[in-house]
Amino acid sequence: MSHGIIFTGMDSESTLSRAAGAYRLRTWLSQNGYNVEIIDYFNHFTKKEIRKLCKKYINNDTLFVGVSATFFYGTDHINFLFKEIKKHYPNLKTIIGGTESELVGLNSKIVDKFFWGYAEDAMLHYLDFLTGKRSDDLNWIPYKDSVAINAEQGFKNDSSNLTVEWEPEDIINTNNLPIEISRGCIFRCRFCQYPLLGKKKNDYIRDENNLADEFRRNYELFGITNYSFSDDTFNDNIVKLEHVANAIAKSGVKITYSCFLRADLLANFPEMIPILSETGIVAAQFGLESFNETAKKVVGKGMNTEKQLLAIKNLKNYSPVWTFTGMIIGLPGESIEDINRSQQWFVDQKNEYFNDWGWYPLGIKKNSMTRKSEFDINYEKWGYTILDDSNHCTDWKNEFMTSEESRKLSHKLNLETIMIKKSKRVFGTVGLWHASELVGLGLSVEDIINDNVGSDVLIQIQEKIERNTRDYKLMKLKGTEEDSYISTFFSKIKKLF
Ligand code: B12
Ligand code: SF4
Repeated sequence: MSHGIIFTGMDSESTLSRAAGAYRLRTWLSQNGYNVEIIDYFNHFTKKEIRKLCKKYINNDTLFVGVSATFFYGTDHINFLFKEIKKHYPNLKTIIGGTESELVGLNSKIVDKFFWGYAEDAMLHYLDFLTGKRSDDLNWIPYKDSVAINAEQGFKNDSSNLTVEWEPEDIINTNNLPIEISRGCIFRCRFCQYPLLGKKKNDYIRDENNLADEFRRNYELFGITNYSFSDDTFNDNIVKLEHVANAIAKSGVKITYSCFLRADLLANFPEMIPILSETGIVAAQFGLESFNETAKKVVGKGMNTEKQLLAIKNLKNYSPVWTFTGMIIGLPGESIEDINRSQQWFVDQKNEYFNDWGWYPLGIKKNSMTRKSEFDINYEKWGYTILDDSNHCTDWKNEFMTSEESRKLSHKLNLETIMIKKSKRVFGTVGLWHASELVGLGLSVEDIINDNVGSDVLIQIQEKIERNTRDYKLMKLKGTEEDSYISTFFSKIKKLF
C-alpha cells in the first residue's frame, strides 16, 4: 500500500553510506498520511529487475513514481523507468526531485514534474492535490520539456523537525549515516549555490530533542555511532554547537562525526574547538577555496590565510581530526601560476594542516532555476564572459582561463595529488566521504590521518559494498522469484527453437 515510490542511490559505487533525501521525504509524508516505498541502489538493478519492482510495488493507491537526483545522475536508468511507467501505468505521475542536477541525456518529455530543492511542503501540497484535497497552486515554471518548481520558495521551510526514520527494511548494514543538523548558511559566498543562504543565526535549526531522538533510535535499532553531519556550515555559531552537544548528551550515545567547517570562524571563536572535540569530531572539510588575497576577498572568505591555517592546526592539535579542503580553479584575480604555487604548498605541508585536498573548477550555472550564486547572476560584473550557455554548467572565460582549462587543470592536479600521496583514498573518492567510510569501518582516526590504510581494508570495503548491495536487492526483489522462474523457463524454451 504505497502512495508513491522513490528510486534513489549514490552515483558512486564506492560508498557504504546512504543519501538521505528520499528517506527524509518518506518520514515526513508518512507523518502526514502518505506511504512511500523506497528503492535504493537504483543503478544496481537491471532493466528486467526494474520491471519486476514496478509490478511488485505499484498498486491501486500509487500516485507517483519518483527519482531522487541529489546524488543519483544515472539517466539511462531514469529514462527506462519512466518509459515503463508511461507505457504500463499511464495514470501515475513521474517526478524528479532533489538538488538541481544536470542529468545529461535525460528525456524530460516523460517527466511530469521536477521538484528542485527542499521539498517537504511542496510534495505534501502536491499529494493533497493528487488525492483531491486541494487545488494545485504550486508555482510551476516551464523547464526543459516539462515543468519544475523551486520547492523552497514560498514555504516556511520549518527545520525544527528533520527526522529520518530509517527502517529495518532499509538494511542499514553500515556504521555511517547522514544526519541533518540545520539547513542553509549565514554567509553568502559569491560562488556558492547552496540553499537558504544569508539566513539569520539559528534559523532553520533542528529542535534539540528531535535530534537526540534520532541519535538514540539509530543506535538502538542499527548500532549507529558514526555520522556525516549534513549541515552546510556546522560551526556557523557557538550556540548551535552547544545545542548539538546537548542533543548528543541527551541521546546518551557517544558518537563520532564528520562535518563542514569554516576556518575563519574557528580562528575568531577558538572556544569552538573543545566543543567540537568533546562532541566527537573526527573529520572536517573546509572550503578555503584559494590562497590568493584578491580571490578570497571577492568570494567572501577574506581572512588572512596564516590565521586560518593556525586555527586548523589548533583544531588538529587539540585532538586528532582528519582534514580536507576544497579549492576552486577560476576565481577572479587568480592566475594558473598562483594555483600551481598553491598545489606545491599543499604537497610541501605534509599533512600538517590538511590530510587531503581537492581542486574543483568554478561552476557558473547561469540557467539554473534554483539556488543561484552571485556569480551565476552577475557573472559579467565579476569578469566572466559566457562562451556557451546551452548546458547546465555554462562555459565561461575570465582574464586567466576558460572553464574548459579550469576543468582540465583540476583534473590534472587531482591526479597529481593521488600519485604524490600514493593516495589511499577509498576508490577515488575525496573529501569527507573517504574519512567517514573508514571511521565507520572501525579504523582509528590516527591511522586515517597517517594514511595507514592497508589494501586489505580497501578490499574489505569493496566486499562490504558488494554484500550490502546484494542483500538489499534480494530483499527488494523478494516475492518476485516466481516471476523470474517463469521468465527463465520461457527463455529456455525460446532457446530450444
Ligand atoms: C552532506 C553533503 C554531502 C556528504 C553526503 C553524506 C551522505 N551520506 O549523504 C558528502 C560530504 C559525502 C558529500 C559528497 C559529495 N557531494 Co555533497 N552535499 C551535501 C549537502 C551539504 C547536503 C546533502 C543532504 O544530505 N541534505 C539533506 C537531504 C535531506 O536533502 P536533499 O537530498 O536535498 O533532499 C531534499 C530535497 O532535495 C528533496 N528531494 C530529494 N529527493 C527527492 C525525490 C523526490 C521524488 C522529490 C519530490 C524530492 C526530493 O526533498 C528532500 C527533503 O527536503 C549538499 C548541499 C545542500 N545543502 O543541499 C551537498 C551537495 C548535495 N553535494 C554535491 C556534490 C557535488 C557532492 C560531490 C560530488 C562532491 C565531490 N566532487 O566529491 C560528492 C558526491 C559523492 C557521491 N559519491 O555521489 C552537490 C550536488 C550538486 C548536484 N546535485 O548537481 C551539492 C548540492 C552541493 C553543491 N551545491 O554543490 N556531500
Ligand atoms: S561556501 Fe560555505 S560558508 Fe560560503 S555561503 Fe556557501 S555554505 Fe556558506
